[in-house]
Amino acid sequence: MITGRLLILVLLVNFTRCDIYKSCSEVTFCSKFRNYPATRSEYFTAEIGEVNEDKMTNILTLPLSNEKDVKLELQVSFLSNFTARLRITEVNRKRYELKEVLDHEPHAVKYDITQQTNHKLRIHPHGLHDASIIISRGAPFSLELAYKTHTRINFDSSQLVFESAEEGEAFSFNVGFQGSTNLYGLHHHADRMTLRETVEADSDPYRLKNVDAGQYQTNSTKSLYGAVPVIYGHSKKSTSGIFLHNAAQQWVDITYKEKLKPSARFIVEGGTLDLFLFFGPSFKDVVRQYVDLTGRMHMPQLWTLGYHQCRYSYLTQDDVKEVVTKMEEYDFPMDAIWLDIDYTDGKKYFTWNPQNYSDPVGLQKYLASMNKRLITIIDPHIKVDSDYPVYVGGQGKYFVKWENGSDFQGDCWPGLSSYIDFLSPEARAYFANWYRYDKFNGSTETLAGIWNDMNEPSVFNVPQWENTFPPELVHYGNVRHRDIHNMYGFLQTKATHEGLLARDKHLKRPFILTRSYFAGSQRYAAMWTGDNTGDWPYLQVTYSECVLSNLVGHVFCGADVGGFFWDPEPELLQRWYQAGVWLPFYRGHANADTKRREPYLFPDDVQTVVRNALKTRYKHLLVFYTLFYQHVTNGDPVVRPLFYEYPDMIDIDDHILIGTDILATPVMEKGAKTKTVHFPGNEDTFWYRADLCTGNWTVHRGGTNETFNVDIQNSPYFYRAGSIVVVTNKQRTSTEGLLDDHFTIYANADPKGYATGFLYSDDGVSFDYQDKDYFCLLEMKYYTHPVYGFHYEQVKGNMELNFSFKEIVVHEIPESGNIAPISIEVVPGK
Ligand code: NBV
Repeated sequence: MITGRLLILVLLVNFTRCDIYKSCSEVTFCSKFRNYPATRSEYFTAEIGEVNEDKMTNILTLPLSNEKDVKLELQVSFLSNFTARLRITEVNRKRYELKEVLDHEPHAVKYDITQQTNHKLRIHPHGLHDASIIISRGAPFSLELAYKTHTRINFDSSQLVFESAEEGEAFSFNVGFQGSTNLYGLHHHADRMTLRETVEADSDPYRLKNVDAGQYQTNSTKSLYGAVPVIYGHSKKSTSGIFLHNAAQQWVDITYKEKLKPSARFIVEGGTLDLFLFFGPSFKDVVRQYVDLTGRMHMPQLWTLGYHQCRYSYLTQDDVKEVVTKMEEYDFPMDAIWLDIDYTDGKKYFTWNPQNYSDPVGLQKYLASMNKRLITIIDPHIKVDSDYPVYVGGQGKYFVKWENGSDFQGDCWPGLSSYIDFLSPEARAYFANWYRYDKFNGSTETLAGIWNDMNEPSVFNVPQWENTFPPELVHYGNVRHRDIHNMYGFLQTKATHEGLLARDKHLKRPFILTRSYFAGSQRYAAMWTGDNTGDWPYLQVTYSECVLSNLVGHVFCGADVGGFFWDPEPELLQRWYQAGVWLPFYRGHANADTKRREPYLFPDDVQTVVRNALKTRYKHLLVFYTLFYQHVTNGDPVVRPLFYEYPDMIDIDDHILIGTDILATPVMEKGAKTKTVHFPGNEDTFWYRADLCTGNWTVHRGGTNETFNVDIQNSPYFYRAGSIVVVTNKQRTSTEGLLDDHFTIYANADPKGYATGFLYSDDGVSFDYQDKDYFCLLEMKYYTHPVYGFHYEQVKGNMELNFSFKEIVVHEIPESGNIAPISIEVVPGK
C-alpha cells in the first residue's frame, strides 16, 4: 500500500517538473503576437526621401512611420566579411542594448548607393556590387538582401510590431529565406536537423528561453538549456543566414507554406531588434560570417579531447581512486574523472566534504600519479549562510536583486541561496577570485577543469517562473533580468574563464563545461546537451544536436554517453560509446539513482566493445586536435552534416563528417543487424572503410547507398579517398605522452593516386601557440607519380618539427579490387 502511494507521488513529481514549461498560449506576449495580424494602419513606410547618411560611422538611417503615428528608425550598415546589420529602434523609447556577447564591436564599412528614388534605395558594401540591400518604401516597407541577382533574405515588415510602452517591450518581425528548401538553427532543441513547420502543423513555435529542462522530450520545439538565435536558409545552390543579437526569451514560428520561401517569425519579449544578415553564399561562408561576430574558442588542452568519466556522484575519495584504478587495470583509457555536487561541504562550492573528501590534495596526487585530471562542479547559486565566506563576501553587493534592492533568494541544492550577478564586472571578478589555489582550499593543478551546471539559472520549486529567475529581477546597471535571461550561463562561464586564467597565470588554456549557453559561449566553455535519457531516441538525436551546435560556433559539444536518466540496456550503452567516439566532447555520465555503469562492471563482451570504442577515439585524437586548430583559425566546425561539404545531402541526420576526411555512420537503432550508408559525393568520390580492429579495408563509391552487416562490434566509419589520416596506434591509458608517439599514416589515395592532409601539434597546454606561434602545422602529400612517395613539410608555426612516423599504410583504389599496403619512399620537407 505504502509502496503504491510512493510510486504515484514520484510520477506526479516528474509530471509537474515537465509540465511547468509554458506553451505559447500560456505566455501573454507570445499568444498576443502569434494571433495578431497587423492591420494596414500599423504597416510601416520607409521614408526613403529622408535618408540620413553618417559618413563617420557608415550607418545609413531612415525614419519609419505608420498611420498610428508610431515612429521608428531603421539603421542599415555593412560589416566586413559579407555581413549586414539592421537595427530598428523606437524614437521615443530606449531599450536595453546587449553587451558582452559579440567578440568585438563590429565596424561598419563604407557603402555605395547605386539606386535612389522616392520608392527604392539600393546599397552595396563599397566596391562589392554582388551584395546588396534593397529597401522599398511600402507600406509595408520591405528590405531585401540580395546576392548577385537573387534575393536571399526578405525582411517582410508586415509582421513588424512593437508593443506600446504601456503594454510591455515585446516585438515581432518576420524574415523570409528566398530560394531555400531547408532552415537550420535555433539551437538548442532535441530534434532533427531541419527546422520543422510550426504554423501549418499547428505546433508550438520553437522557444528560446534557457531552462533546467531535465527529462526533456525529443522531437520537440520546447526550450532546453541553451539558446543561439541563428537561422540558416539553405538550398543545394546557396546558403544565407541571420543572427538576432538579443538575449531575451523568444519564440519563433517556422513555415514552409510558400514554396522556396520558408520564413521565420520571431516574437521577442524585450530588448532591441538588432539583426545581423549573412550573405553566404555557401554554408561554409555563413558559418564563418557568424563565427566572426561571436568568436572562436581557443585551442583546448589536448587531454580534454580524451575520455571523461563522470557520475552524480562519486561519493567518496576512495570511490574515485577505485574507479581510476579499475579503469587502468581493465585497460580503458581515460583522461579525467569528475566530481558532482556531493564532493562539497553541504553544497557550498569551493569547499570539500570533510568526511568523504577529507584529503583532496592526496586524492589529486594519486590521480596525477596515474596521469588523470580532476574536474569539479561549481554552480552559480551560493548558500545563504553567515559562516560561508563566499556568501558573506557577496551579500548585498554581488548577487542578483529584487527591484527594491534586496538580494534575491531562491531554493537550490544548498537550500536557500543567492545568485551571483555575473553581469557585473566586479561580481565576476569576485567569483573568479574564488578559483585561486589559495582560496579554493585543497585545489591543486590536477583540478584542471570546472563544470558550471544549473546556470540557466535553475531555481527549485517556483513553477510560476518555470523554475528560473522571475523576469523582474534586477542586474548590475539596473538591467532587468528579462532582457538578459538567455545569457546568464554565458556570463558565468566568462567569470570562470577569467578565474582559471588568473589562477594559472595565463599559462594554461582553461577547460570549462557549461550546461547553459548563448551565442558566443564558445569563447569560454565546452557544452553538453544536458540531462538526456538512456533510451534510443536520445542517442539518435545527439548527432543533430552537436552538429547544429558546431554550425553555430559551439564546436566543443557532447552528450552524456549512456544517457543521464535511466539504466541503458547494454546494447544501447555499447552503441552510445561507439557513436560518442566521433563527437568532440566524450563523457560517460549517469544520474544518482542509476545502477553503476563504469565500463569494467560489464561482462567481457560488452567491455570489449566499449574498450574498442575508447581506443578508436584515442587513435584519432590528433584528427580532432588538428580540426580544433582549423576552428580556432577560421571558425569551421569540427563535426559537420553531410550537406556542409556536399550540398545535395540533406536530411541524413545519423551520418557525420569529422572535418572533411572521416565519415562516421554509427549504428543507433536497437537490434540493428544492418546499416545503410549513403556515401556522399559523386562517381569520382571514394570512401575507404576503415576497420582498425580487424584490419579489413573495402572501398565504396560516392553517390551510392550500401547496406552493411553490423554486429555489435561494428560501427562503420570511412576515410575519404584523397585524404591522409594520422593515427596514434600506441596503446595508452591517457593522452599523456601521446604527442611524442610514433604515428601511423593512412594515405588514402584518390583515383589519380594522390592524397593530402594536415597535422597540427603544439605543447598541448599553453597559449604559446597563440602568443609565440609555438606550434607545428604539417602538410603531408602522398603520390604515386613519378614514383611512390610521401612528402611532409611544416607550413606554419615555429615549433621544431618533431613528428615521428612509424609506418605509412597506403590505400589505393585497385582495378583488381584488392587494397594492399605497399612500401613507399618518405621524403621529409626542408
Ligand atoms: O549536479 C547534479 C546533476 C548533474 O549530474 C547533471 O549533469 C546536471 O545536468 N544536475 C544536473 C542536477 C539535476 C539532477 C537531476
